[in-house]
Amino acid sequence: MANIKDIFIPDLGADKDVDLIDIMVKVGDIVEVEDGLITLETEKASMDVPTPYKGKVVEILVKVGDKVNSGDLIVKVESTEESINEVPSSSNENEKEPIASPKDDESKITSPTQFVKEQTIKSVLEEVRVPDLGADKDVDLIDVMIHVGDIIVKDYSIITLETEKASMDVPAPFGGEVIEIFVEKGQKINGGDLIAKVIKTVVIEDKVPTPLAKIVEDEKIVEKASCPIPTIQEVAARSIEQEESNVLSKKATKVYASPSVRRVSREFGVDLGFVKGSAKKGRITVEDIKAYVKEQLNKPASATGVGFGFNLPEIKEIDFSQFGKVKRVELSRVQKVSGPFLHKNYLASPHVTQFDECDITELEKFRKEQNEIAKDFKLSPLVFIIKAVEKALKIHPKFNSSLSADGQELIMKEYFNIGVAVDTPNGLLVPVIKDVDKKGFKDIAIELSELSKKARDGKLTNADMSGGCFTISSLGGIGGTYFTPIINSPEVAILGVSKSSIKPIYDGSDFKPRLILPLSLSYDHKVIDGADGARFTTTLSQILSDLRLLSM
Ligand code: CAO
Repeated sequence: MANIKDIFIPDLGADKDVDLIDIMVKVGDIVEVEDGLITLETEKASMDVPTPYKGKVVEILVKVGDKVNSGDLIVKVESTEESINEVPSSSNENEKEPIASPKDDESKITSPTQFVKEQTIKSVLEEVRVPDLGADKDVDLIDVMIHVGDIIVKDYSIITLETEKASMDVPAPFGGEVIEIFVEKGQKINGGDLIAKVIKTVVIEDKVPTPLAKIVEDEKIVEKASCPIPTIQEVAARSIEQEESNVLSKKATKVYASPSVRRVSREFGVDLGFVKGSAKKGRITVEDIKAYVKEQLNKPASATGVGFGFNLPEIKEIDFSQFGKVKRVELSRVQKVSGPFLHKNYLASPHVTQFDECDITELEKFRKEQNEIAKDFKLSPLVFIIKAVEKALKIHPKFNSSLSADGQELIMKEYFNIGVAVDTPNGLLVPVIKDVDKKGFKDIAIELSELSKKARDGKLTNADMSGGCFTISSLGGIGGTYFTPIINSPEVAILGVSKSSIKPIYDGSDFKPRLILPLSLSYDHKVIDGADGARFTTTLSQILSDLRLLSM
């Protein structure tokens, strides 16, 4: 007979008010035992909370964004059968048992399922070792996702390995509490190496008691038979073989992915609902995400214009060491994420770059005077350029637009948010100064300095980097004359600014020394014509030569 089962947040150890970042089910869904229900994220890790019951989800008592704690009721499931974790008992079904603590049991209890009513849980110390790595030896261990004291569940990614061909997460073969870790990030590792010791949770389900050793033994056999951990070669091969059929046409309702995979998906901006998992139970791997991103980049021409109906040839691996000594340096996280986006933007928009120059002699005089007076801020030429761009966008509104997804309309923006490319030790980031039209030189100077600091300290939030209408990339503090900046799609234009220098300018009778600023405006030729491009830089140049035009 169907009965309603309550499912609670497992023991989160010392973590309190933990963020609930995802709900993988909705009311009416049919779930299998161990299907993920929700995802929690602490500062250290994120974890899925699985259901111990098979049945229908009848009520969800939490929402994304909630702060949750151990023992909170999250979901009610109408169970059609008993959980693998439940011991049938004569006690009252409706009575919620107190939360088990390690002290309550004869041995330490550590499992997300320990709040299931009326269960008996035992634990044993187990070793977790590196799986078979095939022919790969001395593989790089690039991430260790567990800490001593962490409670992990089966299939939770514990480490990430990387060979020259692929990277893979090693999932926990069982759940439990990590009590000792024998590896560290950066070391070389081989198949069979000891990763950690974990107190494994064993749930006893029989009415007739079964010896603990036998249960452990049985579980080992089942795991070996049904869940061979794939070798790196297999994972790589699977991802290379990803076909069109692997992309879901409809957003999936359930997603199985480890915390590290979720992290990578967030970095790439990939909705996991669209990625088909290649691992056991459809679990999504980092390789699946990479394959999905690759596939999207190579898709035939669409409204966004990416692909043009042909795929770019694969980049062949070249052994450069045959020509001389080499050293391999990993790209930063920001570079890994921004590289594919820059590439996509470059291909999606037919770029034309209009070069121009403007006389900023008077602007520079005014800037220096103001900086003499200013106490708590500093005006760089960029502050004036931001305001001049805002004015030029008002005069040439097409530059403040985006192409609609079907490529049939221009979405004209009536707000003025200007992105500024910031050079950081980890790569290029583009924070956005919002509502520039409502701010003066001083406000912009302060905000520019705060946002650049935040960028360099790695503290920018998504909100800081979203909503831009137009981007400025200033290399004026460094040098160079002109360059061709890449449009920050879905924007339609970007302004490159180079270092100003004194040049002899003929005023009709004489050559006068004037401070000249080089401008490079890249625009999307799908939206903007060459004449518009030249008009925009001319307007910009006029404003920067005579700041009084800002108020006209
Ligand atoms: N010509 C001459 N000097 C300039 C100048 C220009 N166009 N722009 C700035 N300068 C001067 C400044 O006045 C300052 O000198 P002082 O200290 O003597 O006044 C110095 O150069 C350094 O300026 P800054 O870089 O600290 O400040 P900024 O407001 O001009 O720029 C920021 C801020 C964050 C945009 C900049 O620091 C930065 O990161 N630039 C790199 C952006 C980048 O990498 N773009 C490439 C993208 S590839 O598409």
